[in-house]
Amino acid sequence: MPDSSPFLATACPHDCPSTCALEVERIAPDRIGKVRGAADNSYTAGVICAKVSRYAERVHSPDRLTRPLLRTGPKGSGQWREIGWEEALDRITDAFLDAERHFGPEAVWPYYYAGTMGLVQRGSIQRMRHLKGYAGQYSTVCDTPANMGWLAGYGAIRGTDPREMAESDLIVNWGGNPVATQVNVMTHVSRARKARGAKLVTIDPYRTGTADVSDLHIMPRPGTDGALACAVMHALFRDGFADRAYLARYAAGVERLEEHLRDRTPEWAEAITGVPAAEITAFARLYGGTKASYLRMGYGLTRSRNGAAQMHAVSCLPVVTGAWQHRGGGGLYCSSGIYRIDRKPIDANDRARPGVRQLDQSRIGAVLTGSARDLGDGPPIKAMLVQNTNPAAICPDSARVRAGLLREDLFVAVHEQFMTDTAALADLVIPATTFLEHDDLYRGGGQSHILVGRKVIEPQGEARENHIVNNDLMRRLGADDHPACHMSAWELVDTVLKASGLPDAETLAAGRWHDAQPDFETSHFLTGFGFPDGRFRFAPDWAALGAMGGRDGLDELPALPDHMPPGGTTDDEHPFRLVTAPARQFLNTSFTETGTARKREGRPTALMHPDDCAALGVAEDTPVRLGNRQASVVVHARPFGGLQRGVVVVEGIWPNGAFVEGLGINALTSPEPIPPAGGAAFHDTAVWVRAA
Ligand SMILES: Nc1nc2c(c(=O)[nH]1)N[C@H]1C(S)=C(S)[C@@H](COP(=O)(O)OP(=O)(O)OC[C@H]3O[C@@H](n4cnc5c(=O)[nH]c(N)nc54)[C@H](O)[C@@H]3O)O[C@H]1N2
Ligand SMILES: Nc1nc2c(c(=O)[nH]1)N[C@H]1C(S)=C(S)[C@@H](COP(=O)(O)OP(=O)(O)OC[C@H]3O[C@@H](n4cnc5c(=O)[nH]c(N)nc54)[C@H](O)[C@@H]3O)O[C@H]1N2
Ligand code: SF4
Ligand SMILES: [Mo]
Repeated sequence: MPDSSPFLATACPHDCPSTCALEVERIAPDRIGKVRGAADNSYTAGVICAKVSRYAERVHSPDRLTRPLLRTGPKGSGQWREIGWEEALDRITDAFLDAERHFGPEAVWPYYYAGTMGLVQRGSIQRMRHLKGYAGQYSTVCDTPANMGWLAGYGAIRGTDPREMAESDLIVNWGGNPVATQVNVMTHVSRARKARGAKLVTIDPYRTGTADVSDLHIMPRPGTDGALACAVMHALFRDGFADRAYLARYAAGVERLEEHLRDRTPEWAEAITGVPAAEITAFARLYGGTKASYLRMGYGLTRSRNGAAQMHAVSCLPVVTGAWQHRGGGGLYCSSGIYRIDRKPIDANDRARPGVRQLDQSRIGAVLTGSARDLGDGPPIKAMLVQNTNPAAICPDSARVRAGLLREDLFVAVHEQFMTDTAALADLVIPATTFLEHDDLYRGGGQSHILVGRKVIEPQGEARENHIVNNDLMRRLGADDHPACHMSAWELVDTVLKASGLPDAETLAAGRWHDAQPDFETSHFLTGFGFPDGRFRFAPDWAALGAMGGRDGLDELPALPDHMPPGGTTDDEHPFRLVTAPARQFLNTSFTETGTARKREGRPTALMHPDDCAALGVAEDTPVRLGNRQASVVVHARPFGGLQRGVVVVEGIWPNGAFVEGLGINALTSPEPIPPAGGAAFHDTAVWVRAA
């Protein structure tokens, strides 16, 4: 772009696999205008989602936090007074030092997640953790079960270049809803449809926006994909679609698999999934008969107790047909394994203290309310800094999270852009910049670019970036003996790029992005799968997976792809299964602060089959109570034909305050870890439903 252009290049920081290359109009030193996708980025291709194209509404919202706020009333009362930054940082320092003095460093729990995916701003809190020896965070809330399920068979996280979709004849969107959650997938699907008449199949328990525009929508009961995948594989072997030469060369456990699948018939799966056997067979024929078939796997099917097992079962399909050998064939779950970015300069991982306790992010409710199972022999948590995440809304068992955060003897500082549910419960709230107000480095999760994001405008109000706030705290805490503690974010971007053997920051900024996609052979695993023998595993070594692998439920995982019962198994008292899928206009809880997104989403709504509605005597707009042993929540009903009976879908992680009784959807979801290595079963909750 010419220097005179009012549009500046950056990247979308949100937790979305697209990581779009953006161009942002700067209309004043502190104001943006339009936001658009870079047309010349081969993945973004000029397309971004509506919510980010409206970013001016978010960044310039009158509800942005602009000054540090100190609580003056009881916790959660909403009574604050403005204080200066020096006082705010001193107070956090005092609280941390006090906790350390009385209970040791493991009583301090820095807590963070992916509000920004920028490596520097996101990772700087890790540096503080490691330099101070504070309690560790075992991050499980998003991709742990998916990673485990994929790694179980593949041993490495990569896959077919998403741009190769243009050469596919069949795209199978299994457990994702890209129209809402990663719109760029649809760009590449459209190319294949236009150029080759490719077919799109969606496998999702309800008729999503993506299912709506698909050629075929298979609608299984949630949590039954393992059975569906087995029946498809049964038909592939039976009907001659298994590529035996490929299997002999590239896979282990083939005979065991075929033998095991013999009674996993489409009829067997129909009873479990609710999908007619004929439909399963027809899909198997379509899939088996198409060489260039692209399996695009989402996270949705992994947010169940059987999530890792389901991911593994489905991920076997392109191995059975040998689709990996063909251009446009194979598939992708995530590209995180292709990058060789050295993060040590940011997170000081090499300075982590051995043996420090790791606390499960998803179990923050249990941790903060003193669960012995979670705390082990260690001290209670006495002080926290929360950055880039909103656990009071997004973590399972949220009523318990709230109870924990409300503890009188716990000090909580929240660094935020908005007064989120979590910030509202804090002792101290400090204002954060958005990606438009700071520098950072990004990499795609569903594509292969490394991008720099330079600051576009000046910080709003007194907002400060994570990297600087954390460095200021480390200095005060007497732990700034690390090069990153004395660098600007931009200097750190440059340091990381150089340490990783990548183009330096200025070069990358000038070229705007670097494409890290490996060559065809590597991407397609034709050089072998990620195990010493190079072979795909139909029979995974579950116990070997994951940092904390093998803790919970290892014995429940199937030895070969199979139907493993989900956790939220319905019973007479809880006849419905709840799926809490993302909302199109929100990104997790981000954008719930903006008027347009809220208006378009309406309000928390339960999609239910019209026959279930009739049986319960509820109609459109009737308030209904969803409940289980953990909690109950009131939302409004909407009869909807696009799901099976017994399934309820509530989209979006709305703020607690958007619910009739002020208690959000995650009050119902379970904090029990998903085997083999943890994770939250957000789409796997057995509930009862009554007119409220
Ligand atoms: N019921 C249900 N619950 C879910 C899910 C679900 O599907 N259903 N999905 C789960 C998943 S996959 C995830 S990843 C989690 C995500 O949960 P979160 O990580 O909490 O979600 P986000 O909304 O992405 O980001 C949280 C906050 O980060 C802040 N933020 C953004 N950038 C910055 C920054 O630079 N500095 C600071 N200090 N703050 C910043 C934003 O203002 C936002 O409030 O939710 C999980 N919870
Ligand atoms: N607009 C928007 N975009 C987002 C987000 C958002 O909240 N809103 N969140 C971002 C984040 S953090 C992430 S991790 C990604 C997640 O994005 P996705 O990979 O799309 O995963 P999920 O959103 O969890 O669920 C996707 C679909 O899986 C379906 N599903 C639920 N259970 C099952 C099942 O048992 N089997 C099958 N086959 N499908 C099932 C759900 O109905 C849903 O339609 O999206 C990112 N993008
Ligand atoms: S599609 Fe995803 S990465 Fe692209 S602008 Fe929207 S939220 Fe950001
Ligand atoms: Mo996520």
